[in-house]
Amino acid sequence: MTQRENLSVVLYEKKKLGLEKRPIPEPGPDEVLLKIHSVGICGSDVHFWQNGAIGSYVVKKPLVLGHEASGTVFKVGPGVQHLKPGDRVAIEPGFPRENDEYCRAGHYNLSPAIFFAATPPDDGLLSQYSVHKANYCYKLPESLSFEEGALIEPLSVAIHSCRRGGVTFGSKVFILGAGTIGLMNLLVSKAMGASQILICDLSQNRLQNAKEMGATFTFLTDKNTSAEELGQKVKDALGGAMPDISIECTGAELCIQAGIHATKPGGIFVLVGLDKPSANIPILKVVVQEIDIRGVFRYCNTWPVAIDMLVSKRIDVKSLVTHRFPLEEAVKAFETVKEGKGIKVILKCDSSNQNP
Ligand code: NAD
Ligand code: 572
Ligand code: ZN
Repeated sequence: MTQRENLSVVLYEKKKLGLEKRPIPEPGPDEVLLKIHSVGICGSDVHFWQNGAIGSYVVKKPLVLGHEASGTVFKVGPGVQHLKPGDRVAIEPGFPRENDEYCRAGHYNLSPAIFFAATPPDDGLLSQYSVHKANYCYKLPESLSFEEGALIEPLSVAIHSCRRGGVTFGSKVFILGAGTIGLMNLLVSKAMGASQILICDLSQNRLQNAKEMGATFTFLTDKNTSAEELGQKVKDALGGAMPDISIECTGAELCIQAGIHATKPGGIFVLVGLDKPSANIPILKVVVQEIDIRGVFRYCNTWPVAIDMLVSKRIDVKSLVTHRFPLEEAVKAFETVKEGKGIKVILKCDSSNQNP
């Protein structure tokens, strides 16, 4: 019997999240219809659920959540050459709608006309079926699981962050925050050849994960830790040396300040975390120590390299998955993330395929 229903996780408005049966869409030209398998819940999904907005991105109509996804091609639309029904794919949730100057320069993430799944008004991928641009679906080699395919999204944020920071052979890297993005930055820094990786967080459990994943030094912070003090602790741990690169993955003002205090003169400070739109920073230090501050807006051109790094086992993201729920228990899964339990919570959308 052919399935006609398409169970989707829909955010109606702030705090109102539910499951809804929607029609299965038809793939248009250059699109594929995907049977979604695994979807990770991101902090931004939870933020939209709890607040109905992030900055100027406001939920004004029902929005399907989820942008960390993998699945199987179910049907191809006209013009699709490189995929066929049955292919397992990792999905890049953002793609440009126009070939503008940013796309032509290779930075399609900066295109103002970008589509991005689960960012209003663009629907996300937390459904049993979804259509997506075929060119932004990447074949998953047999050795990779659907879960690894879904984790390529947060891994991509880290690949882009480490590229922006110029992490290379022998770099000393200080990561602020040991959530999914901080831990992914740890894995990518290590794979890019960093010799020493230092990481701080408010949670001892998360720092324990970081240690197990290869951190050289961990720093437990609390609300009484000052930015200068944290910068000094990092320097002491390195025997008086300072990190070449710091990567901020919390959005907390104190960590933004601490990153500036910790980074060596002439070093690079990468800002990934986002909380408030402005922050008070020690600007004198930035100027006189020529610290390059670089932003990160998601990623571009990361899926192919992420797949290669996972296949070659130079990066292993599997230990980040701490919880799994069937799609029907989506609200429970979202509550789990909201309560800060575990690291990556995955929703399983295809009950006919029990592979991870
Ligand atoms: P997360 O909530 O899982 O992790 C954040 C971590 O920071 C937590 O472990 C928390 O304990 C720690 N933290 C918070 N305040 C701290 C403090 N004062 N000192 C030390 N540690 C502190 O979030 P995540 O999914 O890892 O994402 C991290 C940040 O990156 C978020 O702000 C998110 O919005 C942002 N992000 C940005 C981009 C981008 O394109 N720029 C992409 C993805 C995520
Ligand atoms: O994985 C993509 C992603 N991007 C995040 C957060 C979580 N996951 N960003 C932080 C919020 N911004 S935004 O510009 N926005 C809501 C579009 O404030 C995007 C990047
Ligand atoms: Zn995300």
